[in-house]
Amino acid sequence: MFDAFAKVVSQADARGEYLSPSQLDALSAIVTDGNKRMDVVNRITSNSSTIVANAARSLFAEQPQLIAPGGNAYTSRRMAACLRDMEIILRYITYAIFAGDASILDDRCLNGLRETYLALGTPGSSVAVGVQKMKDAAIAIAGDTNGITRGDCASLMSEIASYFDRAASAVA
Ligand code: PEB
Repeated sequence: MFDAFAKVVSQADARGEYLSPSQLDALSAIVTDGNKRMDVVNRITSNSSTIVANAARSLFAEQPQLIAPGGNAYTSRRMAACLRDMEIILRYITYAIFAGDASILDDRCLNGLRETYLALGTPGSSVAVGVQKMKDAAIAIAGDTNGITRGDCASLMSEIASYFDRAASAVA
C-alpha cells in the first residue's frame, strides 16, 4: 500500500534516481492543497450512509428486477450484502482519496472482485451503476461551495472521480 509520497519514492528508487523537479512540484502541491483533501474525505465520510442509501435506492428504481423475487438483492440477507458492498467500496475510495493513491483501493478491495461477483452470480455491471451513482453524490457533496472559502478544486475533483471510475470499471 502506497500513498502519493511513497509511490514516487519507490519509483525513483527502482531507477536509482533522485526525485525530479516535476515530482517535487507535484508532491508540494499535495501539501499545499492538503486541507482541501482532508475536507473532502471528511465530507464524504460523514455523509457515507446517505450516499450509499440514495445510490442503492436509485439503482433499484432503475433496475427493479434486482429486488423482485429471484433478484440479486431479493431477501433482506442479499439486500444487506449489497448495501454492505457499496459501503465497503466507498470506504476504500475514501482511503485512496486520503492517500492520494489508488493502490490501497486496488490491493484490498478491487483485486479479484470481478471474479467474486462472477462466482456469486451477482451482476457486476449493476454494481458499477451503483458506484457511478455514489460518485455523482460524493462529487456533489465534496464540491459544494456553500459556506466555504472558494478555491480551485478541479484537479482534486477529477482525482476523486477517477477512483470511482476505477472501482466501477473493475467490476463492470
Ligand atoms: C464482496 N460480496 C458478496 C460476497 C463478497 C462480496 C466476498 C460473498 C460473501 C457474503 O455474502 O458476504 N466483500 C465484498 C467486497 C469486499 C469484501 C466488496 C472488499 C474488500 O470483502 N447485489 C445486487 C447489487 C449488488 C449486490 C447489484 C450493489 O443485486 C451485492 C450491490 N454482494 C451482493 C449480494 C451478495 C454479495 C456478496 C446480493 C450476496 C450474494 C448471495 O449470497 O447470493
